[in-house]
Amino acid sequence: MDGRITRVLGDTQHAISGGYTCPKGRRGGDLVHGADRLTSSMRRSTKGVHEPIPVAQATTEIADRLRRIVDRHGPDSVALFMGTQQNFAALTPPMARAWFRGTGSHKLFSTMTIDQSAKWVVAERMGTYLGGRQRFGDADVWLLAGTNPVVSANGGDGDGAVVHNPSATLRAARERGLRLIVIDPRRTETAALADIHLAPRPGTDAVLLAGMLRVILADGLEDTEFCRRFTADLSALRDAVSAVTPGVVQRICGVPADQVTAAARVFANGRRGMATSGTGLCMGPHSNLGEHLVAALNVVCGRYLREGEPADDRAVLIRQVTARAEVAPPARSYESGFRSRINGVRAMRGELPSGILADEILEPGPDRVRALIVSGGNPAAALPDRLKALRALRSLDLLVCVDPRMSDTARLADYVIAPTTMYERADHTAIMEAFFPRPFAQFTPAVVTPPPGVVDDWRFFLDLAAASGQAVKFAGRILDPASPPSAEEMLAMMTERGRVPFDDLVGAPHGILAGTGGAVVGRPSADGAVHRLLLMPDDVLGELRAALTETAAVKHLPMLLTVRRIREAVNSTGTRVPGLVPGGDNPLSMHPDDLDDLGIADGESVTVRSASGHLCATVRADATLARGTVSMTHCFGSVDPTADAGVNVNELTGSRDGVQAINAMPTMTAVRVAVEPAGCGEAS
Ligand SMILES: Nc1nc2c(c(=O)[nH]1)N[C@H]1C(S)=C(S)[C@@H](COP(=O)(O)OP(=O)(O)OC[C@H]3O[C@@H](n4cnc5c(=O)[nH]c(N)nc54)[C@H](O)[C@@H]3O)O[C@H]1N2
Ligand SMILES: Nc1nc2c(c(=O)[nH]1)N[C@H]1C(S)=C(S)[C@@H](COP(=O)(O)OP(=O)(O)OC[C@H]3O[C@@H](n4cnc5c(=O)[nH]c(N)nc54)[C@H](O)[C@@H]3O)O[C@H]1N2
Ligand SMILES: [Mo]
Repeated sequence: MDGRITRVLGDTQHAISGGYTCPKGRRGGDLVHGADRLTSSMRRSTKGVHEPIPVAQATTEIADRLRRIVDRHGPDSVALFMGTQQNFAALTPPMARAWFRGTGSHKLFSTMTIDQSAKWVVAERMGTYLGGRQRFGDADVWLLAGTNPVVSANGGDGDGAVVHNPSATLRAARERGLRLIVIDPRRTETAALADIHLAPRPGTDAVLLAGMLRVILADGLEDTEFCRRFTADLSALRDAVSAVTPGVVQRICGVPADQVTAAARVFANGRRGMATSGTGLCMGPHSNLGEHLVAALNVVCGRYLREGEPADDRAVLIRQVTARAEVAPPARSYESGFRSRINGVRAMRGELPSGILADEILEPGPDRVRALIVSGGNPAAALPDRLKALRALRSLDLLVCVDPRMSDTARLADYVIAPTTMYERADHTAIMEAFFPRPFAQFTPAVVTPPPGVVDDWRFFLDLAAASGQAVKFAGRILDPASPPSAEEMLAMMTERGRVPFDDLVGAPHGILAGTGGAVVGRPSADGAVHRLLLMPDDVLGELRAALTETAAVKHLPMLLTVRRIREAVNSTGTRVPGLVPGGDNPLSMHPDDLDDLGIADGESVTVRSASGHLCATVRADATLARGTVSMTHCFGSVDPTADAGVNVNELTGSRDGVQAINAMPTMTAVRVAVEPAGCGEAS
């Protein structure tokens, strides 16, 4: 019908989804055709109003303005922020990065350093086992900490088997005998499916995990052979956790001592299976330590693939790396990364932490960020300490936002580039394949014609590079901007080192299941060095001591605010689709007894305060929360005071609270708050 999407249906012949769809996917048509869809790029006039502009003209003007900024202030005055939705088009990340490399700047930011950089820190301090991890498919035990895959389809570390049709997958696994342990202060949809649910006081996971390690080591349940071959300092870990008895865990975390012991034994006695973690850990206080101890649980229990076992070979379109039963040693590469003038924070894996982005823009200095390009992200809504983030974004000399709708960030931008959306562009699964449960790949052609004024994300970055006189290297070759390849040609180039020919991929509309076959190989004899994982380096030990001695309660901020995702939206995507999010206003969830204590009724307005700010919300009674814990989801709200868009939780988070060493990650879950009757402006 006139080239519009009328319905989105699952594909019952699809090897991975089997026809499963989620609410966001079923409403995908609204994201393409919704009333707020941008069909042209926009430029903000001197009066502050956004007006349509042809994308070619916008690109030339942006290149000119970037050149003037760089001429005066140097390349480090330019920054790129890569958001979540950049990762849902295979060509966007490599091309955005290719443009960025050409600028010569070091100021690269992404949401990786909002949600998971603790996992990078772990690898840098502990090292990485290169043989691959045990898989969900044949596991008999699994531990999920601070992740609610039934809603988020995440599951921590993206193990594909946990995340596809998560509820059915978890139920089926339990039917075949898998024992599921969930660590979450809320009785989540996932915790409701668990054999064991531990509900620690938010922010105390590190102590709980240390306590579980103590039980495992005291009972002699560790994998002695794996530890002997691949770890350097098991005794240092044993010493470090020796004082963390189940009683200590009970006192600090509020988890009954016998539950700690039982959970540790169930995990360690399982034959196969991992502990994985999500934002409840990665965004909390002690996030680097907590993630380190999750990894230590897996190492101590030897939850990795050994020489001769079938390898985890999910790389289909991208190049396969041989799985080796050996260790990449801790490298602490951040120690030599680009040094920011903000607290001397260093780049890790080529990125600066998003926790310092606002300061990079606001704090005076010769290399202050003055121009920011945002690709598929919404930092105005997503960054901690929202008021400061908004101040920073408003103070830029140039803000460019590539986004199909007028997000908060777009509203503040000098230029908004309107891109094609998912059904309007050809794509394949190269950057998603690690998340599939089996080796799988798929190509999808564009199925609807895009509005004439929009441009593929990758094409904007290629054209911007060209207009800036920068050469662009893609898949090993320099592209000619005068006659750039088509999207299909670029997608084909990306798969040249994969194991499925691109033509075969195009010829298989339901996708291709690639075979398995390879096995984990042993140590190459040529390499004399034998590296080992480091379980308890000194700085981690210091963090553990700090977590054990922390004073918990702050009297005037008695509640703890925790992260939460909702089924209907992915961050800000979906929050504005009419009728999709019930209520649409982002309520504060709170235990009914806590509401009673405060004399507040379900649905009333309240004021929520933290050390950093306050907001007004309506409350929703929710008995799945532990008492004393409240939760809200993120990326709601609007800088437009007339918009009816709910409230943004980052009014309450601070960029200076509980900031972690190394990755500058502030506390975004287990944030201390007070809830007061009566919303803002009402008499109490
Ligand atoms: N529907 C939907 N799916 C999404 C997203 C979305 O917005 N909506 N966002 C996507 C993104 S960007 C990400 S990063 C992933 C995140 O995926 P997940 O990490 O699974 O995110 P959540 O569903 O918020 O689950 C976090 C859980 O941590 C718990 N928690 C909070 N504080 C603590 C704590 O101190 N300790 C412990 N143990 N648990 C705690 C919360 O109660 C919550 O159940 O989801 C992705 N998927
Ligand atoms: N307090 C608090 N804050 C949080 C969180 C929390 O739990 N609590 N979660 C954090 C997490 S885990 C994350 S990942 C961040 C999210 O941070 P971001 O990734 O910055 O936020 P999103 O809302 O996902 O931004 C995606 C944007 O991409 C746009 N978009 C959609 N499709 C396309 C496309 O095809 N091309 C382009 N160019 N754009 C597209 C959407 O309209 C949207 O504006 O928020 C973080 N902030
Ligand atoms: Mo995220």
